[in-house]
Amino acid sequence: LTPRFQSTISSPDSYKLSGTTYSKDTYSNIPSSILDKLDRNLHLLPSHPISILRQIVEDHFSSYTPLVPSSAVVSVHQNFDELGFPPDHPGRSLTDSYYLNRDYMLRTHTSAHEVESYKKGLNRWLLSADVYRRDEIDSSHYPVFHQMEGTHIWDNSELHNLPALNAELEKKLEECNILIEDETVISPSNPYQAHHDPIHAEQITRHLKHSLNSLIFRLFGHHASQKGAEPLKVRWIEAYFPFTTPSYEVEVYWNGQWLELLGCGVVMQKTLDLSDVPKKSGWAFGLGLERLSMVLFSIPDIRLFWTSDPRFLDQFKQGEITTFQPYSKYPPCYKDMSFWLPPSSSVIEEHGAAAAGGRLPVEGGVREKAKAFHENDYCEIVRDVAGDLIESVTLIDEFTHPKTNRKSKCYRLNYRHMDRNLSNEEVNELQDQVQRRVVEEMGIEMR
Ligand code: FA5
Ligand code: MG
Repeated sequence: LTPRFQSTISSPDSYKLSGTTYSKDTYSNIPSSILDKLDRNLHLLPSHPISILRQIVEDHFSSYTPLVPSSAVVSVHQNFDELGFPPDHPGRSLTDSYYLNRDYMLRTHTSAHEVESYKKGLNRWLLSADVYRRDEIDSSHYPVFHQMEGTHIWDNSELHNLPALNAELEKKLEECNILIEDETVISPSNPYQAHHDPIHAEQITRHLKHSLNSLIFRLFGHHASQKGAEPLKVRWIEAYFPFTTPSYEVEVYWNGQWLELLGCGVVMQKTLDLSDVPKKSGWAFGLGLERLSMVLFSIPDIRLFWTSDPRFLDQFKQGEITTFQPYSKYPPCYKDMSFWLPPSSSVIEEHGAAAAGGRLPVEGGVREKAKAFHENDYCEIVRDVAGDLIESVTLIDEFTHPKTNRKSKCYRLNYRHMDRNLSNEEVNELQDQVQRRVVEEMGIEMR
């Protein structure tokens, strides 16, 4: 059903991807379950929901050049350094990102292509791609997802005269029952750039907000004006990215909680200088296509995007936003796993990569420091064994032995097949495999 190019090979000492060989080193941490996803290109399958949204966004920003990068492999320099990520940024950690080796990685965001795209001399472009992050397991997180980057820059001489904004937009949003809340202000924590004329910076910011609100109108207008529908609440909040300021995130209230759809901001001048367009300024955004699809098509579980079940795929048509009709869900089967953490972990907490637990790939010392327990490592072994059969992994109990000070944790692993019943034997077999591997690879001890 999906085009596959068997171009990815992992051997003990190298990865071979689309003909290029990357030799492994102490950074290499990409399991085969992730390599298998590299050529799926869900965003390019015409009637897949991810691709339907990409096409609608491209249609909305019709004067922007659509770009599709050829490979998910980027240099660490492109993904982080060029964009001003400090050397100790948690995103660089081996627990958070997938590395081929010390120099190359799977991009964690489409912003990794900003500099090369600005270098093409384009003032307006959109870029869609698959991105990779090590993460927790639940219905809205998956280690592979899709982003769309959009940007608009102007020659500084044009900034006094940005295109007029459509003043009708606010009224139209209101009529469709879309409430946009924006209490963000320019402040020392989210300032304009020092060398920008504040009048220009304000105009760029207004243009950014207007452009994205108008996209929201395009995407949600119909949905929110349906009879009896609750008003759709959208909010702008202050954010921080090393490559934009001011920076914002846009969230939508969905299923009883705020769901983050995108990050955006006024492009850091350093990025544009590096892209050989020092006399230009403008804005950029990065949108999560899965998050948006889940809201617009009412898709309840992020794993569904990866299914080949025609009961899912046949429901969608190019150009149309329709409500997903869930087909019968097969019963879940959960198993708990309790274990003692390795002694060294008693002092190092697993959350927050900036803390000692977040391992930065430091020269020569990666594996040695790898003893601290990190939930993402645990989840990845679970995914590697169970693939899409794992629905969620939840910490249900923690305990510190009063005498030995040793820590134990209990996780509930919830298994469910999307397309059929799972037998108890099958699940036990998976659970056993997970157990064996976490004991071997993480130095933990079953209780
Ligand atoms: C970024 O990735 C920035 N590159 C966005 C950006 C671009 C900012 C340009 C400024 C200028 P963030 O990590 O917040 O930011 O991710 C952006 C969006 O991707 C999120 O709002 C969300 O919609 C989506 N996203 C992030 N993590 C996941 C995940 N694990 N699963 C599904 N979607 C995700
Ligand atoms: Mg974010």
